Order: sequence, then C-alpha cells, then structure tokens
Amino acid sequence: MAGRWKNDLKWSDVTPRAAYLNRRQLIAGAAGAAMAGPALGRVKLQTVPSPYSTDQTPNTWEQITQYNNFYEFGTDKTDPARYAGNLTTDPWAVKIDGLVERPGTYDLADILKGVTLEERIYRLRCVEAWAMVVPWVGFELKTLLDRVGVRPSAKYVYFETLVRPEEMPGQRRGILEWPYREGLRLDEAMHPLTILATGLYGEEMPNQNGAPLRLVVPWKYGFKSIKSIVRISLTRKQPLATWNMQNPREYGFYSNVNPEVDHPRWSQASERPIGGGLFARRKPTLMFNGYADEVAGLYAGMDLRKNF
Ligand SMILES: Nc1nc2c(c(=O)[nH]1)N[C@H]1C(S)=C(S)[C@@H](COP(=O)(O)O)O[C@H]1N2
Ligand SMILES: [Mo]
Repeated sequence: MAGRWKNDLKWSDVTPRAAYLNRRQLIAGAAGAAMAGPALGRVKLQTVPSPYSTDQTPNTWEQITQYNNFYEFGTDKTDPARYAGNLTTDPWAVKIDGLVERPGTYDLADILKGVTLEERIYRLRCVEAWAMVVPWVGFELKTLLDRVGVRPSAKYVYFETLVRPEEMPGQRRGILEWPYREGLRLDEAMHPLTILATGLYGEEMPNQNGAPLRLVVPWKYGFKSIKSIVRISLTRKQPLATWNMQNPREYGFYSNVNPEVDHPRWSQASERPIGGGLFARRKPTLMFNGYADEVAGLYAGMDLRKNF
C-alpha cells in the first residue's frame, strides 16, 4: 500500500489555485504565474520563478527534447526522443527508505500534492561537453526530504532509476549495469539549487528528459542528474553511482563542473553551446558551471583534484 503524506494541505486547498506558465508565456518571458484551466492528467502545479533562475536565454523546446542522453533507450543522442514515448509514467511510485523517519512507497501524485505550493520555474544552466539553459518546472529536493524526515545519522542520498526492460530497449542490452544509480552528499542534496524536476517550459516532463521525476544538479556534470527516479534512499555511507562504478578513474563521485580538472580523455575547459550553430565557438567553462557563489562553500577545504 502506498504511504501517505502527513501534512496540513488538503486537496481543496491546492486545487483551485492550480496554475502554470504555458510554453508561449514562458517564451514571451512572462514573469508571474498565469491562471490556467483545470489540470489535465497529472496535477498541474502553481509555478513561480525561482530566485535561483539565470537570466540567460533558454534553449528551445526542440533543442532540449531532441538531443538527450538516456541510455535506457539507447546510446545515440536521438534514441531517447525516438524510443522513450512508450514508457508508462502514470501511475508512478517512489520508494523512500533508509535513514528517514517516514519511509514508504509514495504515489508521485501524493508527493506532488504535498509540495504544490513550492513548485517553481527554474531556468538553470546545465553543462557537459555541451551546454543548455533549461526552464525546468520542479521543487527543491529538500522539500521532499524534510517531508519524510532525514535522520541525523544520514550523510548521503542515493537515487535509482526504473528498471523495465519491456519499455526500455537499452535495458535489454548490457550497456550499463542497471538500474542507473546516483548519489549526492546530504548537504549537496539539501542545497536549494538541487531540484526534482517534473516538467519543462510549463509542460509535463517529456519522457526523454526523465519523466515523471528527475534530478537536476546544475553545478555538476549532466550524468549526475538521474532520470525517471523510483527510489530515494538516505544512507550513512557514500552510495554507488553508475559512472563512478563503471570507470572510477574517469568519473568521480562528486563530478562538480571544474574547468581545471580534465577528464583523462578530453579537456573540460570549454563547452559547446547547443543552438549556436554547427560552427559555434566553444566557450570557457566556469567553475561549478557558474554557480560558484552559491555552492563553493560546500567544498571549502577539500582538494577538488582528488575529489573530482
Ligand atoms: N536514468 C538515467 N539518467 C540519466 C542518464 C541515463 O543514461 N540514464 N544520462 C545522464 C546524462 S549522461 C546526461 S548528460 C543527462 C541528460 O539529460 P537531458 O536529456 O535532460 O539533457 O541525463 C543524465 N541522467
Ligand atoms: Mo552526460
């Protein structure tokens, strides 16, 4: 049986306020939340701009949804858009366990009811070898963790993606060891820039971008932002993370964007802005992807060449 949120918000408290920015309003740069009609499908949520949003121009819907990494659907950048459409994302449950006060398997719909008033539009820079600015719809991971109650002994948060080879063709091949896994230190997880995203451009999350619930950690390389999450576990020890397991020499646990630490096989000092055209000039990558003012303090005193 699914666990239930113990909170003061009733369905009737949140439903009449349901509002969201639609795609056109966002493109037009509308700042406030706009009233919308009754929600279709999954609860449409009240969204307001996050104070953490960048003012950089977002990439287009097409750029964000046609060039993806999601190995559960194949290794080509176009495979997710081609094959993720068949993934069933409703109903969806998330198991929250480990060092928490209220462990349980929660329906995503219930989770969203509990965090409705926290939903935000976050326009965040995301970077790998390429760079995009994405207007995510989501809420702070902290909101969810506070809701379930993190025990004092917890030091890390571990995440797992769905395993469903019938709907995920990449999982029928041994590309990676499934499930895809990721982890964060607890203070990284509690940082307000760390969000659980449920959509983008005011729309429900496209499957190829990690529907119905994916992590976004904008000061880390893209692979830390795990998609289609079904389990969140609070742990005492540093958890396993897929790319770190796969190749610990090339991918560290932290994976903070750092132009001074090269990947053993390529430089990480510059990035290619997506949408700038085929011959767009590469741009220098900034420490912590430009979020140093916000997050450098988390790593004070750490050797970031060792802890890469
Ligand atoms: N479950 C899962 N999550 C994943 C991946 C994946 O293969 N499987 N790829 C990661 C990588 S390498 C990147 S760059 C980002 C891409 O996210 P995007 O498609 O929204 O740009 O998702 C990350 N999350
Ligand atoms: Mo990636």
